[in-house]
Amino acid sequence: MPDGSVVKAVVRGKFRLLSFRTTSPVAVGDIVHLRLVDDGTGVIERIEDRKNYIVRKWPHRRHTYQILASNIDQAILIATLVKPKTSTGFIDRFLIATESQHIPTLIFFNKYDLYEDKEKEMLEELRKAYTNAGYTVLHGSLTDGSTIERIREIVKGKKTLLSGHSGVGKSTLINALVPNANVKTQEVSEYTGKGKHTTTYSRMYKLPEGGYLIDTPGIKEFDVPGLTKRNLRDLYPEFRQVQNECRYNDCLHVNEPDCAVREAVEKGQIPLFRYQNYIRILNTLPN
Ligand SMILES: Nc1nc2c(ncn2[C@@H]2O[C@H](COP(=O)(O)OP(=O)(O)OP(=O)(O)O)[C@@H](O)[C@H]2O)c(=O)[nH]1
Ligand SMILES: [Mg+2]
Ligand SMILES: [Zn+2]
Repeated sequence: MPDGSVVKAVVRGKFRLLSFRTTSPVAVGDIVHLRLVDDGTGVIERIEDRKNYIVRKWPHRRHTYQILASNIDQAILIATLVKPKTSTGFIDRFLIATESQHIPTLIFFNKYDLYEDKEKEMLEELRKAYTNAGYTVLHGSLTDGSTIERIREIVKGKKTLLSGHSGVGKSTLINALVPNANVKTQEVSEYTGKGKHTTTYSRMYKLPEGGYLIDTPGIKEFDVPGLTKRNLRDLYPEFRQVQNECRYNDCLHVNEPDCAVREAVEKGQIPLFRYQNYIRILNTLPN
């Protein structure tokens, strides 16, 4: 409820909101019309159109998606370079998902206290690449108060989606910013270096300063319904800056002659890893 109280509710009626099948008609972040019943529970009678949403493929049923959150003002992707290591392939897939929904995204590299020289070097390379593409990049440790204070300012008054692999610190951040949230957190396995999927469903928390944080389960891979070979290129901000210079205006930047994107990669203006991840994703998509 707007005052922060919680009402148990059921969904009644038919909802046709999206062009693909979803696990549930309502999602965390939805604005709903609720009728209160005498026993104190509620009935959801209408769901307002979503301004945006983030989904994942539902692993238990084909052609079905789970909406992780909707109506988001911004997303924070928590990445770590150790315990666990977040790959750029994962980061880029997430950025494609938020870009396709026009959600401003910040990448926060956490667990800086554990980085050695090698990771610090890599951090600088990644910072350069993602800053150039137009994303905000931040680093720090959630074990450190000054990092928490910086993020508190960033999330104030907004509805922020927190995402990232299992074990990167999403729930730790919620616990730091939301009094009495008491979200369960768990150490990353010493054996595999991976998180244990402590959070298994999305949940929204109200911030004392105004705004909300949405904790989501640690995801292996994001998915963008409707993504094709043709529209992937438009989800790379640094490609958009140069691709109107390609000889063909539908250039996919693979092996077409006079491709401005490939030229920019050769000149080092677009990072090679961003381009390689693009090709990898392109190869998995339908035409
Ligand atoms: N060294 C160090 N450990 C951290 C930092 N931030 C979080 N951790 C630890 O990382 C572990 C995993 O954190 P969680 O908050 O449970 O991770 P999560 O992203 O919610 O994971 P899932 O719920 O499984 O998706 C916990 O043991 C935290 O204490 C940090 O900046 N430095
Ligand atoms: Mg968690
Ligand atoms: Zn091209």
